[in-house]
Amino acid sequence: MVFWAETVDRHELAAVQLTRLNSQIERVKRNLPALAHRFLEHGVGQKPVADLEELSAWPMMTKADLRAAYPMGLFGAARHEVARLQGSSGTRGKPTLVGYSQDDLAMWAEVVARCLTLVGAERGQMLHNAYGYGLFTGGLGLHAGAEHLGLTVMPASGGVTSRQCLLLEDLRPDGLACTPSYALNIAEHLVETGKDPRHLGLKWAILGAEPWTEEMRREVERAFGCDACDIYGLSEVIGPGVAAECHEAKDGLHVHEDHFLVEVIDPATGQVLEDGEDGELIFTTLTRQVSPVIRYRTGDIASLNHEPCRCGRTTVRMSRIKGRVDDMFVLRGVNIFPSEIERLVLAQGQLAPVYLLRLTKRAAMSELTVEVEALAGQDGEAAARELGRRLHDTFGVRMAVSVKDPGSLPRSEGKAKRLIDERDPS
Ligand code: DLL
Repeated sequence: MVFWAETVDRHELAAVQLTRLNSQIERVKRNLPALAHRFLEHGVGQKPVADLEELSAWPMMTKADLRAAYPMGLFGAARHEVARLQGSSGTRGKPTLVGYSQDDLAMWAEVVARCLTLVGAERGQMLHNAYGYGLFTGGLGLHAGAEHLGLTVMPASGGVTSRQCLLLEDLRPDGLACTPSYALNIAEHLVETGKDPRHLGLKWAILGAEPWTEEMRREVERAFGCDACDIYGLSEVIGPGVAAECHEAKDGLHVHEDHFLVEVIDPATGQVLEDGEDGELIFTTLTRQVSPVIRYRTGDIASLNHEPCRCGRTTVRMSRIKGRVDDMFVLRGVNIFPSEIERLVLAQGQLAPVYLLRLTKRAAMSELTVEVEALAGQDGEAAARELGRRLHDTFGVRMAVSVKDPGSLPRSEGKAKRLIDERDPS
């Protein structure tokens, strides 16, 4: 099942996007006067948008706007029209809340169903859903999408890994949904208890909600013997379902452009970037009713590719997320994302696919220690020396590598925390 919008001629798609964009703007003007006022202050929004490119002159929205509007100040619908609340998984302070009308929930289920189809799911199959259920959009989002597609859903939620493994072994689902770090945690638990994760017979895994790398994909695919594809999303735009990789090419995530308009900008200047250039993803919701966003700054770094895909879809593809703007750190003048270090750790066969980055400060200089674990029977110290050499070759700066006891680094049950910043903020 491929949806019309995924293979449509791009001019036709642009016409649909433009119509939807203008009705979204009208809805904002009717229901969110403060936001509409900001448009007018920027000299936009008086007349309908005539060309999608005009949007680049529009002001952008940020997480701070959503925080300031807590709890429901940016809801563009009457209270009784709000069927569901969800939130961001941020750990600092108050959550940011978003709302969904019945139509929004139907649209969300449809885009998640399309993501499941992209990764190879078929009606009648079974999904083990180990994304957390609750305010976080992962659990309920995948759940509704899977039901919409006609899958049987096991709502396992996150955590209690021994029970996850029991259910996986007894039910033999076709697909697994969770964060990539949790997928590896599940695989490790199975191995530790004498089981082979490949014997589960998983066909596909739909993994996201945190940055991960090709090396991590290889690790998951090798561990379970299945296809592992990336799914992206954020509550401010809808939740999971904004984009996903197709299992045919695994070469970028197809954005559901009939509902979400995407741009990439230079985060420093705000200038819109060309295909292939890394920058910050900006999304405009074209159809979301309760929590619309116009040019929302995600803080996520990726690039776009408008070339048609091998799978036959014509939708724009975004690259994997390289990291978040606020996850990047600077070591002796070099900008580094945790995922760039992950690639090197996972490429080293003697090390377990877990790591923690610890930033400290000595004599006003930032220092980074990469904490790793050696696999059983491997020479951890030799592996650490080799990793230190490769890190230096790649980034041109020295990083300490510290080998920890097997099983001592924290295992994730949801979004993995990779970076611990112990530098004194003063
Ligand atoms: O993480 C939604 C989601 C659930 C996506 C399940 C995929 C699967 P939030 O909690 O609002 O929503 O967090 C959104 O998570 O801005 C990214 O920084 C990060 N993120 C989400 N998907 C990916 C991904 C969900 N595939 C924030 N790769 C986003 C990298 C991701 N980062």
